[in-house]
Amino acid sequence: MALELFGHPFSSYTWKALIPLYENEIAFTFRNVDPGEPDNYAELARRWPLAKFPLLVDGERQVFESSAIIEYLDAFHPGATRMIPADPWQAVRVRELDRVFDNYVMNVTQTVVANAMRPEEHRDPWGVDRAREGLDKAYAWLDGELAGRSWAAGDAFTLADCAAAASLFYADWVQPIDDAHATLKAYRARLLARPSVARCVEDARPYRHYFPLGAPDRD
Ligand SMILES: N[C@@H](CCC(=O)N[C@@H](CS)C(=O)NCC(=O)O)C(=O)O
Repeated sequence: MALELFGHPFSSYTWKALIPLYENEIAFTFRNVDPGEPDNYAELARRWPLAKFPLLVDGERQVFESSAIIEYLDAFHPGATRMIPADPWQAVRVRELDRVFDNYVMNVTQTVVANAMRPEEHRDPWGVDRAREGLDKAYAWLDGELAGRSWAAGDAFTLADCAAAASLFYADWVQPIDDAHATLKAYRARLLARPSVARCVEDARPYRHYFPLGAPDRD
């Protein structure tokens, strides 16, 4: 039975799970939870009451949380691009960077985006300022950390790059990475040029009008 992935083409965490599926050409059925396809969302919510996406279904098994999905794919549907290095220390470094991209880039970006979707009276400018400061700190640290590397943790494309691609794509829309952070900027460009990531960007293009801050005319 083919794998199924519940998610949305414009969702950063969905991209994170799609990238390894595309990298390793793993067959799967995409269950788009867009409001235009309410049955898919209803099935997601039945399976996972928090209704967060992505959710992977593999026969009798289901896996939620994008990092766990990638770990699962690497263990049970491995391909040429290994998402978790065999070396235990390298594996720790990859998981550490995965957390950095999710917690300090993606989730912080989502704070700014979610604020823009609220009614005016519930907006939180103080929280948005803190989120933007957090992004600046993360950019500065990543710019130094990534120096001399092709991918997040070294020469190999891993779980950390799946998290980075999804998070840096949208973070740069919210808070552009400035030229002083040339290493990080070049890394984002390298990610977007990777076919698995480029496919996510293209498939999400029809949904850009969903972006509450207004999608920039680039990428
Ligand atoms: N930590 C989760 C985050 C999942 C998440 O927040 N996904 C967003 C879409 S990018 C979502 O489900 N949004 C709908 C909602 O929060 O109800 C993961 O890594 O999968």
